[in-house]
Amino acid sequence: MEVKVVRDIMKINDNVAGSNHEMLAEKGIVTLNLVSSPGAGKTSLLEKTLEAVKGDIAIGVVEGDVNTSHDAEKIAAHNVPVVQVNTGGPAGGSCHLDAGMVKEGLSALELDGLDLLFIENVGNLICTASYKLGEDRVVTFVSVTEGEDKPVKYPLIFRNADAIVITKIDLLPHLDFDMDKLYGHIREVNPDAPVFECSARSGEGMDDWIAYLRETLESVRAER
Ligand SMILES: Nc1nc2c(ncn2[C@@H]2O[C@H](COP(=O)(O)OP(=O)(O)OP(=O)(O)O)[C@@H](O)[C@H]2O)c(=O)[nH]1
Ligand SMILES: [Mg+2]
Repeated sequence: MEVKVVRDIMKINDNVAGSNHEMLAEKGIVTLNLVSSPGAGKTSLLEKTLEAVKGDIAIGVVEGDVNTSHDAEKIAAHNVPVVQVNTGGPAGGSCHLDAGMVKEGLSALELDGLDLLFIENVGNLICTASYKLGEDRVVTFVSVTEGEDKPVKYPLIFRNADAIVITKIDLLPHLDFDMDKLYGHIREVNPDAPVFECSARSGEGMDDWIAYLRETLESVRAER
């Protein structure tokens, strides 16, 4: 009985995710779901991305957090359409966005004319892996301050990733961090996804990340 209830919930979520995707695709929008542990650097990289493609790629953002609108305020300072979705509630809040929350967020956003939509998910490496939102691609972030073993400890979120971004590489000189070990663990669970090394602080690696966004825009539109 329990299993049946869980299945139904996931089926309802997948149906709503499907309709989100259909609506976004009809508008020609390519959507990326950004996932990571809390504080891995999603918002910082997004801000750097917005600076880099200003006037070139039209971007909108759905921000997911349990509480506060801090991230949406940071994004709004770049003058792009943004909406904050808070998952909080009396029981502590949800550890992930679901498709219904994204649907509600999208209804508050001016979507016409956008090329790319980023959905910054709640910082969490477990629950976020199970909920489709209507995205074309999942991008999983991992920062060099988290340790090399995260991909094998939380395999699903790394296995699901269409791309993986290693963040905060400006901190490497200060850390006892083995990049080869991280790559080994990434490849154990995800042999094929492109991996980018970036710093939102120094700007290192941003060109490759932006090139990936441009390629993804083209390839997703070509698939449709
Ligand atoms: N040194 C360094 N610090 C960074 C970098 N990117 C982010 N940070 C810092 O890391 C902290 C968290 O960054 P955020 O961008 O808020 O991370 P997030 O993944 O959006 O966090 P949540 O939304 O809370 O999950 C902040 O103090 C940032 O200034 C980076 O490339 N280098
Ligand atoms: Mg954030």
